[in-house]
Amino acid sequence: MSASGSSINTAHVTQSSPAIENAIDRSAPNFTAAAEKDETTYFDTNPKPAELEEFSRIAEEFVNLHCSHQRRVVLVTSGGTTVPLENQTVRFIDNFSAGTRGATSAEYFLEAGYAVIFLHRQFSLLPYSRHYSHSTNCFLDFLAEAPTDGSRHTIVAREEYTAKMISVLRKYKHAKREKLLLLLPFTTITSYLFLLRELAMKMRPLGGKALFYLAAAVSDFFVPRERMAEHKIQSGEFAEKDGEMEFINPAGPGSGKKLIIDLDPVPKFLKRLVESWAPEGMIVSFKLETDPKLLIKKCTMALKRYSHHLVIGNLLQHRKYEVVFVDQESTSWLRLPQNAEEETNGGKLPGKQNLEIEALIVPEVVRRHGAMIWHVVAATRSS
Ligand code: 9Z3
Repeated sequence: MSASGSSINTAHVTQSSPAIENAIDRSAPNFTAAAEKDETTYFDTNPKPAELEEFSRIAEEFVNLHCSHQRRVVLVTSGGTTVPLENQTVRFIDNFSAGTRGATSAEYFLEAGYAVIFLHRQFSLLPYSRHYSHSTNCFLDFLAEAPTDGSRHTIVAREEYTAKMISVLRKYKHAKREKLLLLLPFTTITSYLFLLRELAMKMRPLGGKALFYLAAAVSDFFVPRERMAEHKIQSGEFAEKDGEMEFINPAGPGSGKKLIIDLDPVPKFLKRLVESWAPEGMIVSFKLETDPKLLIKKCTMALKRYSHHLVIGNLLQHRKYEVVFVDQESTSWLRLPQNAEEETNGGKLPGKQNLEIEALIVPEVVRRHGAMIWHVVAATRSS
């Protein structure tokens, strides 16, 4: 959406689609899947988020409500996890993701009749509000003062945006009224993992009707609790002199000072999700790469290692108009129509027809989920 007619001059710049030559090389080492003892160690030694119990209770209510309506429920994870460097966090390492994939997909799942638990990075894009919240235009550009009798002031949506806004507003209100959308935020990798495990367990009563759509960009490395600095890491050293703290060794060019960060691999809990946390649900993970030669190989490796149902592979540079579905039987590409890349300027701009690849991804995932449910029902009947 563009409101350039009235916007303050804002260059159409996006940092989420770097040039290929600047893209991160993610040819990371291949980690093994986490076993039960890794789960115990991780969750016993890292602090649980303060909101865990509250979110757990809200999720339980949500699942019970939709179980009683025999509705399918999808857990969509979205946005990037952070790795704090300090306990009282000033600095952290972030994972790339605006939350577009997750927020857009959530809308299509709602359209397909699912209830959605949206586990997202705080302040990343949200279903429905995404159309207006992080736009290159200020939300005020969508508004105008309406003529009044002079005694009252009224604000309305500008006419050219009204049709789309009404459609988004109605869908949003419907989801709210019917309690179809539950928004739960995370920030750090540790809270994400605690919440993922908790929500998966709360979704167990749904059996095969539970779907896990893991689009969040999850950190591969983290600072374990026992090695994390309590306070802000200082750039130099302090010593006490005459009762005062004095800066004695400032960092600077030529000082030889370096900040060396020692990170441990994050246990790969997908295997635990498949085998223990959600054994009956359908599990779909995303694989992000930047090197086209690695993409399908890495998807196949993930599928083999974690034995889940589907890996959706995407390249950072092309993620807005092509993805690849890799399952045990086949590899198939989903692509927006040929001219979509030009229309969206490689995904940087909204296309003329607002083409969104999630409009292709989600119905295909829903179809596969339906087939899986059907197979389970058929197998139960024949046994
Ligand atoms: C993805 O690959 C998502 O599609 C994106 C979406 C993060 C690229 P945006 O939010 O981007 O639309 O800006 N998510 C999965 C990334 C990930 O961390 N996957 C892990 C991996 O690649 C496996 S769970 O190792």
